[in-house]
Amino acid sequence: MKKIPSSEITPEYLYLSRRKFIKNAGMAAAVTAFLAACGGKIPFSQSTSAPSASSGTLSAEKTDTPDYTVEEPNENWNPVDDPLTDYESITNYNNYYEFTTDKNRVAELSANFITDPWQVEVTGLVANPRTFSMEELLKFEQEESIYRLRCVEAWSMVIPWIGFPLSKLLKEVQPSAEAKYVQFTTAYDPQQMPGTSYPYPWPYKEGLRLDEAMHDLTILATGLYGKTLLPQNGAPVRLAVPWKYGFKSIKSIVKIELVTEMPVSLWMAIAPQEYGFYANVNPNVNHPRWSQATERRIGENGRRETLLFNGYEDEVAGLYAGMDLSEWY
Ligand SMILES: Nc1nc2c(c(=O)[nH]1)N[C@H]1C(S)=C(S)[C@@H](COP(=O)(O)O)O[C@H]1N2
Ligand SMILES: [Mo]
Repeated sequence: MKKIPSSEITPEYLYLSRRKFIKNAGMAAAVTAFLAACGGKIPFSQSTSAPSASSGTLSAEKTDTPDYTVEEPNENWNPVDDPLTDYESITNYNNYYEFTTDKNRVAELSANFITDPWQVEVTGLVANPRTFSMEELLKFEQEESIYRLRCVEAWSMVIPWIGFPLSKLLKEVQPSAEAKYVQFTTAYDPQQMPGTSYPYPWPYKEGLRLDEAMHDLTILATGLYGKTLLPQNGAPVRLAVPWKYGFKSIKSIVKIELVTEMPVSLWMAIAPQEYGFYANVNPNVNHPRWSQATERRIGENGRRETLLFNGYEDEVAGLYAGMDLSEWY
């Protein structure tokens, strides 16, 4: 949502000061105006001491993210402006089944996953098939996108990703007229990925309709909290599609293929009655085994209402005009 150009992407200690300032300023518009006024450069000495413009209570919630203040909601709170989930939770509570199904052990079991060198093959129905090295992917302007992540298991986080729109990559390869869908594939290496001994139809695959893939909100993420992505979060490059259940946001991508037919994702292959192709976050369409009406936000007590399209309805509802969302789950 909020985009910060790569020139503003900074080492973490500066980044945290900037985030704190943005929170205190209370609204993105003020930040944009402020950035314009100082020629895109943030004077960090000012940013840390900027007074709080809102009356919201600042609470030092227990977090291992240094020098980061989590703000409580006030009456002017925009639900899309939720406080960020702390770095420690984002990097230690993960779903990455290639390593383990135990969310608390993904970090440790993926710690030595080799992500350099890395390349992503972009192929299929395109005019210019091309293999991008990680260095080439990092030449796309990297910007910050603060997105909610809503797992189909009914927990959620708010993550400040660093990355770039997938549309920029796809424009370079020029999808042909027959291309209707995009299929993504994760790396597969049983030597490095102990979880792949479980007999699932590896490699992990996912897919998007081409218009979903071209949507501004759909990004390839290369970092979070101003830092390079760690293996547990899908290093070195993963998808982030914020209006869909988390399983669509495929990690450690090695291949992107433009195709005509709707791809079959790993989850569709395992349990098609439970996990559909679209997987749009929807409080009105329950999972066969549990309700999707509410969610547990990591770091908060109690539950929140789940929002249609995870709160991105204004941006994405048009993609599904005329579709029965309970049929196309
Ligand atoms: N390759 C791969 N990608 C994956 C998964 C996985 O098991 N393997 N899990 C998905 C699920 S269910 C979720 S909720 C998100 C979690 O991302 P995070 O651990 O970075 O929060 O990654 C998604 N991407
Ligand atoms: Mo998930």
